Amino acid sequence: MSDFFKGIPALRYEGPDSANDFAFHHYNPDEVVMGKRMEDHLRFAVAYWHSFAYEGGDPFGGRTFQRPWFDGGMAGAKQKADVAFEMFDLLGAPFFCFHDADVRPEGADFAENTRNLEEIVDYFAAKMERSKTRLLWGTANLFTNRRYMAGAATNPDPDIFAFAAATVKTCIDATHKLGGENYVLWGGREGYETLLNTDLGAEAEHMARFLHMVVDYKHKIGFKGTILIEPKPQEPSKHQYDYDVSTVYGFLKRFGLENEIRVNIEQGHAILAGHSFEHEIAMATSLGIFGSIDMNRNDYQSGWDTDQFPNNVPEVAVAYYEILKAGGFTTGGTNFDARIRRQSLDPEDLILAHAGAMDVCARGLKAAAAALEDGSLEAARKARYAGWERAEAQEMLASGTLDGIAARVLKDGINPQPKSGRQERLENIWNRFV
Ligand code: XUL
Ligand code: CO
Repeated sequence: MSDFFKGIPALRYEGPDSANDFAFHHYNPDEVVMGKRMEDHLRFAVAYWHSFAYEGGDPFGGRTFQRPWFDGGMAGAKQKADVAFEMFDLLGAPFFCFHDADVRPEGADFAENTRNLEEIVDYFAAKMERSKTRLLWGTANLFTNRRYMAGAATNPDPDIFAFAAATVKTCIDATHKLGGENYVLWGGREGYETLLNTDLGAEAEHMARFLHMVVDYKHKIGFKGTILIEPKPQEPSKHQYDYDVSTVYGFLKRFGLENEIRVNIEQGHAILAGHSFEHEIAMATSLGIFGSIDMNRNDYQSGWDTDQFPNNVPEVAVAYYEILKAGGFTTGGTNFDARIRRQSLDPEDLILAHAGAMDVCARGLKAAAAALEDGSLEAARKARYAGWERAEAQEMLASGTLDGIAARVLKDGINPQPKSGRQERLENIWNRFV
């Protein structure tokens, strides 16, 4: 044991009346919700980058955190892993997620990066034998190093494409070795800054080839996890190609990848795209490409992707409603792609941020389950579309033609009257549960 979290107890469920800060008040892993344990519904993951690699910087100032592992090379990376697994244990976190750059020291070249990653993966593997925490997903950081400033798969320089492809190979290997359930690709710099120097058509073709190689390699090594793309419209690129769920689906369809790749949807990214989180989730479930979620929230005044921990129950409840309605997670889960504020210097801030967020999500899940089990909302939705069950409506869908329909409208004197969408009534029903 390191002494980083000294004096902080393992968190247990104590119920809503407990005043103990170091306890769960709503997240009760063993409580059964809609026939499944809460832990198995929510599948929480800790994000390595925010909790252990983020230094507390913002655009106006650098590091505020003083972590003993910073600048510590390989020894520091191992100390960081010790602390990470201690935190997973204290929280009872079932999963974690990482980028290569979060966990290993940066090497001078590809060979050194790979050696460093492999050494840490072995270190993780030994720890995971003694821990209940599993890997939700691994990924490659193809955006921080200056070599990626003009993109990775979409870089105009084929050597950078090659470096990125080689790096992704090592990260899929790492994820596979650690039993990861998914592999994520977030194209942070797969986009452009100006059309004056950009060949949009070529970049799309290159990105598609890259993704096909990822899928081929997955099958070649027998990795059974799901490949996920994480949509985001901008930040850091001015225009990012994976704008939102619909855009990603169109891209996958165009290049024949729609049965191989799903999406990891992030709350803050959905908002940046001008959508709501639940819209993106519902779009993905309706397209059959829903995979996993990155749970966080932005600062609604600044409009930036601030990656704060969720603290708004109604907001997460609607998201879980869409997830439960579609049957819940399979390989996916709830990854806290969220970081503590730069003034939150103490180790306990890390623990309490996660504890609070886990409670918020548990409340959201329970509210969503209650609304779904009550059934009023789904009954109202079904009733709204009931006309489509009629034989002539089905026939119109199957074999209708404009002129045939026009003849029927005339013959039967069809003269429909609009019906209320009953939105206020439905909102009132929803608010009984949240
Ligand atoms: C950035 C972001 C990433 C991805 C993984 O906005 O969300 O952390 O989740 O690369
Ligand atoms: Co994310």
